[in-house]
Amino acid sequence: MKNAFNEGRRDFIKNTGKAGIALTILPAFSFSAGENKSFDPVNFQQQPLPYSYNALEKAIDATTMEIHYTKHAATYAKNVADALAAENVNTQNVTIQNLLRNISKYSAKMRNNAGGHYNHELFWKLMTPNSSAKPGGNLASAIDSAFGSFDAFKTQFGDAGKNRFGSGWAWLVKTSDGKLAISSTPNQDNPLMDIAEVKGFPLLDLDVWEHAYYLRYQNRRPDYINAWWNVVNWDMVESRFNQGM
Ligand code: MN3
Repeated sequence: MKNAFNEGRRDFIKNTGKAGIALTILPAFSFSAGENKSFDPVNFQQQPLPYSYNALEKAIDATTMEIHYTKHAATYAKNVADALAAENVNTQNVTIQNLLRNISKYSAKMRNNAGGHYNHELFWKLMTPNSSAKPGGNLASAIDSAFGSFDAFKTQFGDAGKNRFGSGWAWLVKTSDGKLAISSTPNQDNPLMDIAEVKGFPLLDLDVWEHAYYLRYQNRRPDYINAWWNVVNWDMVESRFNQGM
């Protein structure tokens, strides 16, 4: 029988291998009994960036990548650990995905930092220096049928990022009926959360906080979004579409 976790792991190794980085730490896929074994490599720990800081220069400069990963994202990871301890959450019993699905039961600190940690871990994995520029396979057909065409999808997703007032994220989501939807969330909220307007499994996320682009693009968020399309890891988006729920 095909095992989604090993598939995911293989894809992860293959994709990181393409970036020419030797990884010493592999993501741990551990799930406790009774939990939804959904395909998603994000856990509670910050994992190594799957490429070097300057690998995505065609969209994001090395200084921004370094500060974003080592300062902003690292702080969310640290704060989520603090919140887990303060709120007596045993991470042997709950995955970050299931915690997010019940986020209304936790503190604002948990919401902001578990969201921030998850969103960034996903964001790094969904970019690659070796982007195929457009989706293939099942995902390409699903995008065409949901949005009309890949270009129409890009416009709609880009608008979700451009029109997000203040800080937040744009998302491509697989909803519980298996359909695709575009949404945006404020701050560090995400579509897994029970408080999200559009709920579902996140396939693709784009950070539109100013810290993600200000050094190179200043006020020009649309230019950042346009350049970001050149580094999207469509293989990863497709794996998530085919295996995630
Ligand atoms: Mn960020």
